[in-house]
Formats: sequence, structure tokens, C-alpha cells
Amino acid sequence: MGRPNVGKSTLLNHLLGQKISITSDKPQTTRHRITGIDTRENHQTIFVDTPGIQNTEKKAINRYMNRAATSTLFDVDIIVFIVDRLVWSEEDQLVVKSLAHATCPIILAINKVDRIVEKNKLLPHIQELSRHLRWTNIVPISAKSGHNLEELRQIINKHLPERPHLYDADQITDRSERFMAAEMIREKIMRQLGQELPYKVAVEIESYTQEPEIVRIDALIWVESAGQKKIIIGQSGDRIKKIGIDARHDIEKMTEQKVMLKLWVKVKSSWSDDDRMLKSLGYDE
Ligand SMILES: Nc1nc2c(ncn2[C@@H]2O[C@H](COP(=O)(O)OP(=O)(O)OP(=O)(O)O)[C@@H](O)[C@H]2O)c(=O)[nH]1
Ligand SMILES: [Mg+2]
Repeated sequence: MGRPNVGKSTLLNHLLGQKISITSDKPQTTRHRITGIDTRENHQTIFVDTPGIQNTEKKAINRYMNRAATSTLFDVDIIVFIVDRLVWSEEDQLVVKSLAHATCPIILAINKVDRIVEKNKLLPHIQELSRHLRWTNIVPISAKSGHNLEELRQIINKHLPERPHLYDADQITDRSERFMAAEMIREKIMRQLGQELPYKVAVEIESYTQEPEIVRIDALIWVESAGQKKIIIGQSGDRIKKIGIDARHDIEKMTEQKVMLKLWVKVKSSWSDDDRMLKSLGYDE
């Protein structure tokens, strides 16, 4: 759990050793709960990545995202609350407020320590953070470089309840390849476009056909205006071509097959504030 952009999805991917959740340098990249299953010898950990909790954007999609995050609080045995270096903001405070209702152990992970310049400020910061909630542990980590992640894993293991494993040892997520393909396309859009546009974009897989030698995917990119459509397509189609190439590359890696990916852009004004449209795009618990 944590506010947007602190590195939750990067952490999930690093702990799993595989990319399950999309990441970008823009806040509000993750829109759904994403489950990653990690089975090692007698431990099975089901990591749940959540959208960043925030209160600046208030459309239907943002309400959905906040709900997807906060509803997770009561479904888990352990919470890892993530903060970004020495920053403590109102949004962090907002997350802590919702954590106050949780009854399970809460581990505080201070992420991106690879980018802390004034290392001597870390210890006083840790002391300061102890005032906000009763953390079971406080661990400085780098989700990107892997620093201290084994220590974090050990701490999590100590708190795991004894229970039969819920998934087969070779299962890595409960999401379908179809869902993952849509996310990979959205990731390229998040990464390649400027600050505003990514939030106006949704991806819908129209058809996903597995053939003996190839996977054929037709996907719709929904935007909210004709101007946005023009930006996604780019000068003589350059942008959408690049999005398509990068996304296809990732989907081929995931499916270990050749992929034929076709993208179309469609306009539906205010889809992000339209409950029915959101439901049809899979923003539905
Ligand atoms: N330097 C550094 N960058 C990191 C680290 N962890 C994550 N990042 C970067 O921080 C940005 C946000 O990472 P995400 O994993 O997408 O963050 P998130 O918390 O999942 O964000 P939302 O899904 O928007 O809530 C990306 O550009 C990451 O590469 C880290 O340990 N060190
Ligand atoms: Mg994320």
C-alpha cells in the first residue's frame, strides 16, 4: 500500500523476479489490484499490488482505484506500507489514516534509498516515522536495485500464517494473458506520452485469438477527445506504431510466442467518469 509513484509495482516485480505489474514514472499507473504468487520451498506468498491512494483526482475511475486499494486492507495477513525516501506528504498521511483500521502486522518500507543523497538523515526520519503508527518493522529498501529485499522477504515470511498453499507452485498470477496484454499496451502509453494524457486512456482487448503459431490481438485504445486521439496516433502514425512495437515485444516475451497486435484509437468523452463505461472496460470489482 502507499500513495501513487512510491514504487509498489516495482517492488512486486522484483520480489517475484518477473514483470507482472506495469510501472512508469507517472503517478496512478496501477489501476487494479494485481496478484503475484511466489512459491519457494514451503512458503507461498501471495503479493497484492494496489493502486496508489490519493485524493486529488475525484472521477469515477479514481474512486474505483481508491476502493480497489483500501478494500485490500481487510483481505490480507500482512501490509507493507511504502514511502518514497525521506518524503512525508499529506497523501502518505491519508494512507496511514486508512491503515489505522487494519488489524494485521504493518511493515514500513522506505523505498528508493539508492537515491537518498543525505544518508545521515535516514535515521532521524525513521524515528520520526515511528510516531505515525505502530510499525511491526521498518526496512529501508530499493525496489529497483534489490537492496534489502531479501531482508524484507524474511520479515514477511516470519508473519505468514500456516495454511495450505492456495495456488500451484508454477502459477505466478491470477490474471489472464488477455488482461496482461491490455496492461502492457497501457504501460507503453503511460511511458511514452506526456503528463496529462495517460489518465484519459483506457485499453480494451476486442479479440485475443490463440492460433497454433501465433497470438492475434485486436485492441482498442479509448481516449476522451479527438485531440487526444491525434496525439496517440502521432505524426503520420509514428506514435501508435512505436506503442504497438514496444507492447508486442512485451506480449511476445510473456506468451513465448509470435504476436500480431493491431491497435485502434476510439473517442468516448468522459469515459473515466462514466460508471457503465468503466464497468464494461473491466473497472469493476
Ligand atoms: N531510484 C529508484 N526508483 C524507483 C525505485 N522503485 C521504483 N522506482 C521508480 O519510481 C517510479 C514509480 O514506480 P512504480 O512501481 O510504478 O510506483 P507505484 O507505487 O506502483 O505507482 P502507482 O501504481 O502509480 O501507485 C518508476 O519510475 C520506478 O522506476 C527505487 O527503489 N529506486
Ligand atoms: Mg503501481
